[in-house]
Amino acid sequence: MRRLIAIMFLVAALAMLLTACNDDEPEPTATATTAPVSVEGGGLPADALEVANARGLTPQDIRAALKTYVPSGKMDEYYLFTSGGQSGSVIVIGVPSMRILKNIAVFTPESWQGYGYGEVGSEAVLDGGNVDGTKIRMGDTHHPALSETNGDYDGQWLFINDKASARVAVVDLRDFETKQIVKDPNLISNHGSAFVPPNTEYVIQSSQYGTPLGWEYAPISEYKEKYRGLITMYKFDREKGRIDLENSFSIEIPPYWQDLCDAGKLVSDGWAFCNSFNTELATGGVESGNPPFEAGVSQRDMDYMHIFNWKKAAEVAEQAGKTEVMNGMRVIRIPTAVEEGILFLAPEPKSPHGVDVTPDGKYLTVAGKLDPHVTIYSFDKIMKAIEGGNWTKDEFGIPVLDFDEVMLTQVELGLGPLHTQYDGQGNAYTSLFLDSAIAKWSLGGEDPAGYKLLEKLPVQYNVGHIAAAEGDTVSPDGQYLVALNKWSVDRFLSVGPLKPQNEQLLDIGSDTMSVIYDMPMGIGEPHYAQMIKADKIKAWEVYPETGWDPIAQAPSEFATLAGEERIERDGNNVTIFMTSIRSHLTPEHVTLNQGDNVTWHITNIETAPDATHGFDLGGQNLSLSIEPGETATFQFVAEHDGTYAYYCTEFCSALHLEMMGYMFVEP
Ligand code: CUK
Ligand code: CUA
Repeated sequence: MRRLIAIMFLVAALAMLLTACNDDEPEPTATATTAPVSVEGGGLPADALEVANARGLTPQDIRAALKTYVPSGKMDEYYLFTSGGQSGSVIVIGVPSMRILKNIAVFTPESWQGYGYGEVGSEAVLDGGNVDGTKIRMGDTHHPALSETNGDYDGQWLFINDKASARVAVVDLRDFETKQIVKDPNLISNHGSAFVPPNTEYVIQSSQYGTPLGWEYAPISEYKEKYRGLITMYKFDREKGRIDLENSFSIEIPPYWQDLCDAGKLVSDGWAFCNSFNTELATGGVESGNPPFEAGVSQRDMDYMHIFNWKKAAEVAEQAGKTEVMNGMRVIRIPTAVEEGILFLAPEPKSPHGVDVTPDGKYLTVAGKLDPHVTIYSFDKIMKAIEGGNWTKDEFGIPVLDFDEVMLTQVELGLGPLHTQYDGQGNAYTSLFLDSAIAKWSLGGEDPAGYKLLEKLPVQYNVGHIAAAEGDTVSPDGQYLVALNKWSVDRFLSVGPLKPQNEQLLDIGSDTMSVIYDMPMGIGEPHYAQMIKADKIKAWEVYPETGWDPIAQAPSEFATLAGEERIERDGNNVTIFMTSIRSHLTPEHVTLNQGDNVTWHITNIETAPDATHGFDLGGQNLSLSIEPGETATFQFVAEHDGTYAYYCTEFCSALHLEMMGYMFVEP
């Protein structure tokens, strides 16, 4: 009975709260039953309690449900962009509902979007990431980075790395499609990527596993001499919306197995920071009686944070004789980086994973996954230590700053600290992988005593990254935090041995944290995510003009309007100009000769939002998704004679099944 009263009280209180915050919502337009609930008006359904009890819901469950439920027709407050790990994609989710809005194919073909299934534009994007001519159609996406202006997400671009083959991709947030993939010509794996400085002048990437530059062959016995890491600063051309490889450059670094990076902001803008976890230079070989990597890389109590001045490096890269061009990329070698005061190291305990700059840019949190503490560094102290010159050198000649000079304090949080986010109200949140918990702790500014563990909340289970609302900006929102849990174990209906990940939504807007939603992520392994206010994204409803090339983001030279449909033949080169509109494809008959080279353009001449037409042609490895206004192109050689049906793959209208045609290939 007491529980029932508690539930009743809570439902009533929340109902009041809901009406209070919904003042600015548009008036409901449907029937009277859609009016907002109010306690006085008695708008609460009579059976609400009955439902709660029948489903065994606790007051906390009801609160969580009310916090996350987004009614049909209402919109989420935030977009969450999570990487899909080895699915090679980026997954877009609405917060707080945690509804999946879209899977953006990036490094991996995806037939629903018509990405990489014969459409010339997207095939070219994927081919941009080929490695030595090998088509790579797998990607391991880890860290999405939203473009920033003055340290704030601007909602224009999204960058994402592929750890497996050291590539970075650019997604345009006007249409949520991948526009470019670039391959680092000197690295074969990356990890500290993608990160951007406050004005997105560059996209930052650091290596993970040391390899000889250009991944040339060198025996592992020459690890120290020949193997290296790299920081690559990919120049981003906002005007073109592309990474400009010609104006990009790299900085050579030791083969320390760099991990995560973060860019400075405000006071620390111009600098960036990357962790490392194999300063032991372990080379493995367990099968020959050597210590295995996991032990070899964990011997030292301290590893090194790489501290580099990318603004100065960009100037140095422009000067004659200061770089070496390797496979077309300018590389600042270690001695030059040291001489120019670009590169420093600072000790950090012990095999750290994340480094995260505070919103004011003044402090850095390093989480050592084999150390129960987080270590807080002061940027000001780092600058003073650099000026002071009281450093030693590592075995590659790079200055190593004195730990006590740069470290501000350490906070003991628990087991396996990995990644940290901030809420803009002076609090930090760190994921504890081994504890399966989120630690909330306070930032103390210059006062070491102000850094304190406040609260720990269990999550389910093995949490990796966490993402707070606007978490990497100079002014985070707090309010929501998503825990990207690696294991879901007992949280969902079983779907066999491969289980989904668990993205848990936490309410961090109240005094104590609480889990308010469990979202199974069954289409990829999210590593990192970023959460942006929904109103910052200005996505197009339809393409701006009929006959649009979405890769160039400009009118297509192959645009075909109604009445312009035709088939042109020049010897055995045949070009088809087709239109699609509810509910026909024009032309409906295409007659070819066996052996013809066929180029086929289709323009979706619809102007209504959501009026997408797909296209498939039996016998070809083809799938197009042609959005309203888009012109898509595919090419093939008509090798086999026969009669083929082509059709629209998207159920677009009542007469969708009639939206078809025949292709005849005459022997
Ligand atoms: S990583 Cu996966 S949990 Cu690649 Cu940033 Cu930490
Ligand atoms: Cu167009 Cu179905």
